[in-house]
Amino acid sequence: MPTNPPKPIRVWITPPGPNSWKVIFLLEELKLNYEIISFRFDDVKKPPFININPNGRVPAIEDPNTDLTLWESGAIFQYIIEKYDADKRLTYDTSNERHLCNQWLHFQMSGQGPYYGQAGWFQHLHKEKIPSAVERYTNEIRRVLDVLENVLAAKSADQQWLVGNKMTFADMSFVPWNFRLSEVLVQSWDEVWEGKPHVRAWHERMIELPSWKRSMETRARLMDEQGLQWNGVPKGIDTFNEYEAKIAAGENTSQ
Ligand SMILES: N[C@@H](CCC(=O)N[C@@H](CS)C(=O)NCC(=O)O)C(=O)O
Repeated sequence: MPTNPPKPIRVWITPPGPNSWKVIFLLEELKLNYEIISFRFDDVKKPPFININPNGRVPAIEDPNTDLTLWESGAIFQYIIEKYDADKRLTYDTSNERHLCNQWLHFQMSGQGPYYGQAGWFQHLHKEKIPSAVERYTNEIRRVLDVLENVLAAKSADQQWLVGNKMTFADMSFVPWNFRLSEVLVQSWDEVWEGKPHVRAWHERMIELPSWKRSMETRARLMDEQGLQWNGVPKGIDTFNEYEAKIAAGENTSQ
């Protein structure tokens, strides 16, 4: 059993983006005591949140049990695992395996998140269409997926996890951004996963977990509360193209 904190860990999030859901997924998987403070994306660089995270990006947590305020989802992952995964369900006892999990988490933070984020930005949200920027970042996504595919394919059929033979926090950290690939690449899921059967199976195993499903149910509710559709487009705007046209025209479409 995880060590459950007596007082709920407070998690600051804005519902649309993927990074916050990484932390919620982990808290759900460990069944820890937590509460969400959901606010509008427009307010990330304003008080009160800027007083929690001077970098003005979600997620951030406040743990009243230890008096710790922490931001950067990778640092939050390492903290929760160290502090609350007492029986090492999502990590290992052994030093080498722990470092390997950290290696993959760092790769996710530096190689997956920022590149997927930029691809999505230039694909959908940037005011001008710059095909060479879209190409650069979508090529990088393909490269990251190839790295994962080659590593998972080299493992035996019953050990297709990044480290050892079980799911760890390292595997989980990749889910929220991979979950958005169809939108980011503007492709069907079959197109997204073409030539990447091992990554597909690995990803699909994790999105079937009740903890991920509960996280996405919460996301749907919080998006709805803010008048947003599933893909982040405000209600009342029918298509992503219409939304992009409004952004290009400089209209206020803030989330
Ligand atoms: N490296 C950070 C990235 C966090 C991040 O970029 N979060 C997005 C939402 S998914 C954000 O808050 N963006 C605010 C902004 O771009 O001003 C982490 O993993 O926590």
